[in-house]
Amino acid sequence: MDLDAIREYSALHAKPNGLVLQYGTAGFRTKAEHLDHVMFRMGLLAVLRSKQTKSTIGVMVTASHNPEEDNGVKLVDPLGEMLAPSWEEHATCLANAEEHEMPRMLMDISVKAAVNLQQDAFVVIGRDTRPSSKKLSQSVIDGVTVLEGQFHDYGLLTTPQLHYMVYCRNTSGQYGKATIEGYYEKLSKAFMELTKQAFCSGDEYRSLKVDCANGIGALKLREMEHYISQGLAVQLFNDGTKGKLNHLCGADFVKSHQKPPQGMEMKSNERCCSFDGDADRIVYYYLDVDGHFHLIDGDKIATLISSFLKELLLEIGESLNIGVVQTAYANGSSTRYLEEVMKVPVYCTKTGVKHLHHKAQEFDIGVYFEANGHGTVLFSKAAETKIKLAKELEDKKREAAKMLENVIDLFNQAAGDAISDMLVIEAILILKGLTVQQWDALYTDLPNRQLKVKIADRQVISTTDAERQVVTPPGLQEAINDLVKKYKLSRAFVRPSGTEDIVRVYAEADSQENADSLAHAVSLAVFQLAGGVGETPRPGF
Ligand code: NG1
Ligand code: ZN
Repeated sequence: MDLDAIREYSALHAKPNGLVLQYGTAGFRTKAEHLDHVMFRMGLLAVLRSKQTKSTIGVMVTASHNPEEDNGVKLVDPLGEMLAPSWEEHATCLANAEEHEMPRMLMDISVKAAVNLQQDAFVVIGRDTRPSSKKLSQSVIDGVTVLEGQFHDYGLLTTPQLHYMVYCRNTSGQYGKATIEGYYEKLSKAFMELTKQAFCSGDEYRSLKVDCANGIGALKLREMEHYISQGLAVQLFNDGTKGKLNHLCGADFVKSHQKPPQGMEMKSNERCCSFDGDADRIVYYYLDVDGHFHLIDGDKIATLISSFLKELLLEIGESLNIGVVQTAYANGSSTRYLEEVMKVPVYCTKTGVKHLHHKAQEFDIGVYFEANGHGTVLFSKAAETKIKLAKELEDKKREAAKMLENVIDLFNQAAGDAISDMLVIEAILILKGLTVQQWDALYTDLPNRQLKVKIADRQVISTTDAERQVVTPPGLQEAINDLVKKYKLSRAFVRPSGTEDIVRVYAEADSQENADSLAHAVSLAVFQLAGGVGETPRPGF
C-alpha cells in the first residue's frame, strides 16, 4: 500500500471535520454534497473487499427513492448480495476516520480482515441519474485506482443491474453475460418463452403504464422495450425528460401517499405500476370505475407469485418447500391470506432486504417482498435440480417444469429488481387470464397509516421480535399496547429508520379513520416518551 499516494489523493476528497455517517440499511445515504470523501473511501474499501474475497465487488452510487439532492453508496458482495455485516462496520469506521487517521484505519482493516494485499482486485461501478452521481462515481474510481485495483465503470445502471453484473462475473458467466445486452437478453427470452403458452393475451394484457420516478428505470426500460415488444408494450411516464427524480412520483410516493403519481394519465381499470428512483422497487395500482384508487403493494405481489409457484409445484409433483418472508410492515390481511387460505408458511424479519434475503435462503423456494415493493424469489440449488429433472417427466409435468425454469431465469436472483418483478407479474397475469381487479380482489388490505416522528436521538428506541416490540425507552411499548386496545383489528409498532434521521410509526385498524387516529396517538407517545423535537405531531398527515 502506497500510503503517501493515499494521503495525497485523499486530501483531494477531504472529509469535513466532525461529520459522522453510518453504513445503514442501504449503505451511506445523505445530502450529496457531504459524500465525496465517503465515495473515495468506499473505492478503497471495495478494493480491500475484492482482494479478501478474491472476487469482483460492486459499488453502486444511488439514493434510491430519496430526494434528488441526496445521494448514497453501497457495496455489493460477490454473489450480488449486500455487504457482509463485519464489513459494514469497517465501512463506517473508514468513512468516519478523520483525514489524518484514514490511512492507518485502512491498514487496520486489512489486518483485521486478513486481506492479502498482493492479491489482484476488480471493482465494477454503476450509478443512477442524479445530477451528483457522475462526479461521485468518479471519486469511487479515484479510490479504486490509488490502491491499484482494476475496475469497469458501467455508467448508468439500475441498482439490480449492477447486482446482476457482479453475480455474472463471479460465476464465470454461467448465470448470464455481464453486459447490459446480456441482462436484456436473459430476461426477455425467459419472458417470451413463459408467455408464449398463454391462450388469452388480448389487448388487455398487451399494454402497461409505467411511472419511472424520473429515474434510471426510464432509460433502461426504453433500451429494453424492443426486446419484449411482442409480448408487452410499456408506456413510460415520468421518464426524466421534465420532472424531478422521485418528486410526487415513484413507488415510494405512491405507496406512502396511497395515491397516483403526478404526470400519469390513468383511465379506469388500466393496469399501472411505479418504479422507484433506482428501479429496485415496484408497486401496481389502478383506478376503479368510480375513480377510487387501488394500491397493489409488495404483499399482494408476493401473494400472486407464491400462489402461481405453488400451482406449478403441484403440477410437477415435487415436494419442494416454499416460504414467504415479510416484515412488520406487511399488511395483516396479506399474512392471514397467505397462512390461512393459501396454507403457505410466513416469516417476519427485520426491515431491510438483507434480512429478508437471508431468511428466504432457508427454503427450497423463498419468496420475499417488503410491502413497499422491494423483493424477489430465491430458488435453492436443490430446487433448480429437481425442476430440471422434472423436464424428463410426462408432458404435463414437463410443461410446468419448463415454466418454472423460465421463472427462475426471469427473477434477478441477485437482488429485488423492478424490471424482473414486472415481467414475472405480467407473465402470470397473462397466463392466468387475471385482470388487475381480480388480482386486487384476492384479499382486502386493512386500512393503514405510516408516519414519521422526529426525536433528538433515534437510537434511544431499541426493538425486538422483528421490530414489532419496543424494548427502550421504558413505558413506550406499554403505551402502544394501551392505544392499540382501543381499536378493532388493530396493530401498531415503531422503529428507528435505518435510512433517515426519524422514527417510523405504523398502524392499521378496521377503518382509515381509526388507522390514522391510532398512528397519530402512537406518534404522540413516541414524541413524549422518546425525546421528540420540533413541533408536536398533529392529527392529519
Ligand atoms: P428504513 O428507512 O430503515 O425504514 C427504508 C424502507 C426499507 C428499505 C430501506 C432501503 C420502509 C418502511 N422502509 O428503510 O423497507 O427499503 O429503506 O431502501 O419502507
Ligand atoms: Zn430503490
